Formats: sequence, structure tokens, C-alpha cells
Amino acid sequence: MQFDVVTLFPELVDAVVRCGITGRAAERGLISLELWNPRDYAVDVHRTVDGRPYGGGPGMVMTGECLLQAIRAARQKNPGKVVYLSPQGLPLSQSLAHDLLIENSLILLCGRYEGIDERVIKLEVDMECSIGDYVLSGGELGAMVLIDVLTRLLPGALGHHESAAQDSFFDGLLDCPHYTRPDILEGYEVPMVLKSGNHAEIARWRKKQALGKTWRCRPELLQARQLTSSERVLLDEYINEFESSKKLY
Ligand code: 4FV
Repeated sequence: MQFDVVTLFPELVDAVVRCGITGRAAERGLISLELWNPRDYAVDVHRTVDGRPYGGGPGMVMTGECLLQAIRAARQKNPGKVVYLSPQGLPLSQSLAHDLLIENSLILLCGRYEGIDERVIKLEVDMECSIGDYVLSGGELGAMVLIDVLTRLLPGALGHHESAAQDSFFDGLLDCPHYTRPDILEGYEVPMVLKSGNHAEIARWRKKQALGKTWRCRPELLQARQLTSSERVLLDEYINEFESSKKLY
């Protein structure tokens, strides 16, 4: 998958392909990253890429000319959908990531300051995407999150011991708890079932914990998901144990 990122801070975004799973995917050629700095298209001696907002108000706005040139140069080299990272965008989710996976080339546009000139969005942006309802200093972290989420879904990106199937939200539920050595940590022992070697029981426990964790922490996800009859049984079991454990304290 090809990622072109239009950013005033290429050194920040470049970090995503220098470590971890995304770094390995880049080494393996599963992903490639090209960075385009709008400042390289600025013609004035100060290489200005921002301007005061028309209508007054705080802060600065990224000017259109340099951005349009950088976007069009990226499109010329690697045609692809232009995604602008902004709080006004579609909320990024695992399912939106799956939809974007069909694109084998994406141009990720990162704003800075108060944002970018609206005419750039009108002229060149195919979709806006938000990584969350908060305000960042720039779209770069959003672009890096998107690259990470998509890379994990690429065949071969995760080693055999890693699997996207284990990921939270893979099937609309939060993840189950995970344990590793030591067997006892500050008095807390690893649940016996996980040491039983009974894989059917282990899978049952993990699904039950995932359902329970989702019921406790993100109940709206359960509304959005049809539970199977066996999942209903597991969740009811969890809720009864949870309620009875509460009575103990
Ligand atoms: C953002 C978000 C975000 C807004 C103004 C950059 C900042 C500044 N991007 N999801 N939330 N962007 O806060 O993607 O230009």
C-alpha cells in the first residue's frame, strides 16, 4: 500500500516507518511512504505557508497555493484518494479502516495552525477523517494512526504470533484480558483456565471476558452488535458473577 503524506513536518511522520510493525512492513515493501512538504512549493523569501484568517480571529490558516501544488504533485506521482485529517472528518474506526483498505494508494493531508484554506478541501479533498473529538496541533499524528491501523490489516504485516483477529473491535467487542509470566504478580495469580491447556475452555473464557468488558466499559458497542445465543449465555453468566462479586464487597 502506498502512502503519500502532505505535511510541514515530514520528520515527524517518517517515524512511523522506522519502528515496530509498520517499520517491518516498510522494510518488507508491504507499505511505502512518500512525504511532500508544502513549504517546498513556497516561492517567497520567507517560504510562507500560512496567512491571517479573513474575517479576523485568532491564529493562522494554511494557504492554498502551496498545499494544492504539493497535493497535485503527489497525485501526479501516486494517484490516490486524498484524505484530510481533521476534527470535522468521519470518525476513524476499524470498519472505516477496512473500507479504506481497498484503496492501494492514499494521499494523507495534514493541516497545521487553525486549519487549511477551505478551497483546498473543495478542490482536492476526497474525504475528511478524524481520529477523535479533540484538537491536535496538526494532522500528522492522525496520518500516522491511519497508516498504523491500515498496515496491520495488510496480509503479511502481522507475524503468525500476531493476528488482527485478536484485535479489539475485530468483531465489534473489546479485547479480553491478557496475561504472561510471572505466574503470580504481587499476589495476583494468572486465571487457572489459561494454564489448563484446554483450548475450548480458554476460548470460552476469553469470549466471556471480552463480552463482559464490553458490557462494562462500552455498552453502546453491544447495542450495535447482534449477540449469538451462546454469547448471550456467556454474557449473562458474566453479569451474574459480576453482580454477585459486587455483593461480596
Ligand atoms: C485532527 C483530529 C485534529 C485541527 C487543527 C490540526 C487539528 C490543526 N486531525 N483528527 N482530531 N487536527 O485535531 O484528525 O490544523
